Amino acid sequence: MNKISYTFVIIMIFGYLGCSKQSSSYQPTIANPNATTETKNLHERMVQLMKRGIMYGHQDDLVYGHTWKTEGVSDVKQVTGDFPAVFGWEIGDLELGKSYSLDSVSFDEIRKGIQWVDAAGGFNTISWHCNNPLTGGNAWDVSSNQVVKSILPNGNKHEAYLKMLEQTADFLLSLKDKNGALIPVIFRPFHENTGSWFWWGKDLCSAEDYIALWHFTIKFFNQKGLNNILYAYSSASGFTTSDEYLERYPGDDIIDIIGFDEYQGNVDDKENYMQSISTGLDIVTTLAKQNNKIPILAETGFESIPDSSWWTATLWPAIKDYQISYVLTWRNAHDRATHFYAPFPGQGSASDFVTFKNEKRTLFMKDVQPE
Ligand code: BMA
Repeated sequence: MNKISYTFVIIMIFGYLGCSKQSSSYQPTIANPNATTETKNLHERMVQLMKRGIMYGHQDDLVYGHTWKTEGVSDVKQVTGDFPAVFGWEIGDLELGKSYSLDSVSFDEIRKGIQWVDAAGGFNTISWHCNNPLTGGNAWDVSSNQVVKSILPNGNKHEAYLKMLEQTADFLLSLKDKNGALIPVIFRPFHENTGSWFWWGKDLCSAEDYIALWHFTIKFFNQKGLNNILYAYSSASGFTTSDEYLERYPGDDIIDIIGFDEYQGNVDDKENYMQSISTGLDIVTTLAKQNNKIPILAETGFESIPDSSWWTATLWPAIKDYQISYVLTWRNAHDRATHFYAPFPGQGSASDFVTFKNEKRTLFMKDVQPE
């Protein structure tokens, strides 16, 4: 062997050792040491599926669509012949003791939907636009920068927040499968916190208080025996370094899944959108590998999908080279004609969405069936 090829072999060996070290040591773990068997299984399925591709998720997929509001239809199924693999659910207003969510879906229907998805081999993720416990306004009421402080221990709204948590925990404890076991769910509260449009946002509380809110909430749920939850943290987009992403990160000791939310605003925004996704996923997937977390694109979409090839020419190229568990597009409102993020039959991007679905590495419900 001459000197050049000898050097080449050495480089190859070290290169191989470097790669194999990284892939063999990346083993996402669950923060809660008391996680149930079902939760461990769900988590492991996510880890394994990540090696095969990226799951597609849709918010409120089963409970209403662009032109309907009955149970079990699904715009995604009507367009592609299959359901999403991940189903997002919204529980805002549950904490007030109401029986319908802020998006007018009954919590009984949500429970049934979660049970159906679990039995069908899909994944459930829950978001929470929690009402403002200090002002009595909704999640978007940012009139006070004292809300988080007021609901932490010793705050004057702490008791009120405890009542809200009680209501929420009762619902989460009612999510049982046919064997009576708690259904594992991905819970993603206090999202987009690096923006300032929710009462838990950046200009409305200190990083310390935001992190304390997470810890307090999870401790409360753990004490309730909610060992069926994987916790997802998703900031807003726009961060450009891992330090920036971690500024308000609640901590590896409680978080299982990390990601962010990013939307395309208009047709001219395509390049910026793709660039922002790529910057964000570079950071999030690197952190996930370092800290054994599962990375996701927690929320995304282009309202009304006015670009007929958006799925294969924008979204897919932006995410396809990343190892992430899932991407979730937002809801198809039944009562707001332009507020939809997945196609329905006849919508301009429907055929492109079928092409997206047929990509080898996009995973829908039939692709993620447990063995
Ligand atoms: C927002 C919009 C609202 C909705 C809220 C909670 O992004 O879709 O219409 O009430 O999410 O689901």
